[in-house]
Amino acid sequence: MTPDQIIEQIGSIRTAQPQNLMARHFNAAFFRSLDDQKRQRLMEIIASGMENPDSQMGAYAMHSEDYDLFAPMLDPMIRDFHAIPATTPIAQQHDWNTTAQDCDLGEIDPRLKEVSMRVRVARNLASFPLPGAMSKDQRIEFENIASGAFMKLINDPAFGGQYLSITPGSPHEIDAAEYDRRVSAHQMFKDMSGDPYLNVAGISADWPFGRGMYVSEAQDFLVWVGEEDHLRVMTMLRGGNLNTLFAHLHTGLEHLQTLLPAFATSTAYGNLTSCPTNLGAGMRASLHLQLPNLTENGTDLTRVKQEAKSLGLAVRGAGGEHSGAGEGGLVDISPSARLGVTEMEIMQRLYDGAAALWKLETA
Ligand code: DAR
Repeated sequence: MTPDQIIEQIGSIRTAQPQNLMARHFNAAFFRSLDDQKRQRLMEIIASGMENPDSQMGAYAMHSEDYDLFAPMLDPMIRDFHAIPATTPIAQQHDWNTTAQDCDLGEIDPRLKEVSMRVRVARNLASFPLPGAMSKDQRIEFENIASGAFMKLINDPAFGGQYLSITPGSPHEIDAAEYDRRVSAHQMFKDMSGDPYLNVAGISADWPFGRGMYVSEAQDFLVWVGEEDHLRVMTMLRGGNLNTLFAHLHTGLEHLQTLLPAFATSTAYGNLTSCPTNLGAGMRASLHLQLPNLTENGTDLTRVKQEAKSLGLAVRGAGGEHSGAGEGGLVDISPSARLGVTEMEIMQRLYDGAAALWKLETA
């Protein structure tokens, strides 16, 4: 396609799919100003949003430095998604002081003493391309570095566990039955080669090479290897105490970080990720709430999504992105903001939002 044809196609997407931030903020003058090599790189970044017009962000970074090299295109999209005005300087801050605020949902209502809680952070090594641009050999090389770190982490009493690889021929390789069992247990990530967004972005390429999961003995600390980002480090607990959840993740993450090469970060955007929606804290903190009244017994999420949005929360089904509500109106709620907020502000927003939704549900 010629530049004019590309610009015309994106204009059509902008008209037909106004939510597509790539199309909304496509900068034709910037695109024309690029030399052939840079223009090709930008095309790889926005390919997912062009071939999947129903995208929300519509772009995935291929290299950490893309956020600088293509800032005239990416920064407006990032500001739009994260609701940061064009005049506001972006300088991501971090705060893991998990004892500053008491965020125990069980203290609000005994029925919230056993909710399913999960918090994860995305991390990428600065020394590799982001997943969309990795070669098969780089995916395997990265997995070997990560598994080497896990072989040291297993000596930590609180985080000891095992690394489970799905790379054919890996010394940690598990069989299909074990993989399926771990996916069914909501621990291991699903086969990404079926995701049209990730396929076009190259993030699911070479499946299943370079993919796996570290899981602690207590099964409360997990690390995905080779999913949408190099690493997704997460803690999953049942309870209501978000302080405990966040503190456990932070301790494990800090230890893991000492065992790995440097993560990709920037002063402005904090942790650099494949998808611009995950920049900043790189964190998605969520919990599952049973909200039969607010979801018409799980048949209609319209009202709960409206109420949640006013609280700065996103709602999805209990089965993950693009899933419907579970039995009895079980939904996954999580703060939308990830850039320009600290880890503790995310914890507080999840706590305050969950409390407010619960009050509406039980009114
Ligand atoms: N399909 C992509 C997803 C955006 C947010 N979800 C992620 N990163 N898993 C889109 O641009 O809509």
